[in-house]
Amino acid sequence: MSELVTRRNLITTGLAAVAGYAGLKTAARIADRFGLLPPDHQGLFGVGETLTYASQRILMSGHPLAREFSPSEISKVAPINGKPPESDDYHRLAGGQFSDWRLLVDGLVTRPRSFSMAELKSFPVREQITHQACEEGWSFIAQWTGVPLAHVLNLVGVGERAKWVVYYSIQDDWWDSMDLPDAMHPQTFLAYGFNGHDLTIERGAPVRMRVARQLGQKSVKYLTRISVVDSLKHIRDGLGSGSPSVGFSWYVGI
Ligand SMILES: Nc1nc2c(c(=O)[nH]1)N[C@H]1C(S)=C(S)[C@@H](COP(=O)(O)O)O[C@H]1N2
Ligand SMILES: [Mo]
Repeated sequence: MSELVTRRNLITTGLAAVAGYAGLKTAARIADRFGLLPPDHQGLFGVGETLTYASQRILMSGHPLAREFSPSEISKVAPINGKPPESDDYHRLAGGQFSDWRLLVDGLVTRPRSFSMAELKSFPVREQITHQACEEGWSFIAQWTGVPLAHVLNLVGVGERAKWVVYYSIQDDWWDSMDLPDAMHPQTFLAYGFNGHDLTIERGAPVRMRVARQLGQKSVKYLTRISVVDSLKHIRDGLGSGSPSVGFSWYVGI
């Protein structure tokens, strides 16, 4: 057994053991020491979130790829979750085929700037056929086209203190964040294509986040801004996502 595996076992069984015997608070403290506290840990009551995030980060520390499928496995039916934005701004952008849409990338980056649709499409094009599951109990396999988020982050230059990447939708209540390992992961995309065509309005046009290793809720539609930060504490309610306030976890790895 390699040293790494032994250490992983030690930490995971350690976390589980103290959770069971010596009190949940201690588990949270250990997770904190290893930098494994999710933003929605919320002290004692969020210990479930902490254990899930911490254990996954340890077990998946090689950051493996989510499974990819072949074209014949693409689902015939791909449900939609959520309604398109109702704002005049969005209707205006859509009416102009999104030629006026911009994606702002700011925060702890060397060269903050915004990107047009044409610029994003000029970057190396990647495709992935992956599984997207909704916490509501349905899922589908589809092909996504886009540019890896890592490509855009490397262009703007991520600062040394950077820890999280926050992303916002044109729909105000939809925002989320992920840690740098997920943000730099090769399957984390700024997606503008779905099953061979541009994203439709219902699917999140013009660009959505696509996070292959987490539940669908993390794949925020109608992106408008991406911000690199060192702390999530002072962003909106401090929980790192719109999801915890409506009862869902910040980390929803699969
Ligand atoms: N802006 C925005 N993003 C969103 C949602 C939404 O309602 N608005 N729904 C989320 C949820 S819960 C899921 S499961 C997926 C659904 O993506 P789909 O409609 O392409 O299946 O988008 C996520 N991103
Ligand atoms: Mo979902």
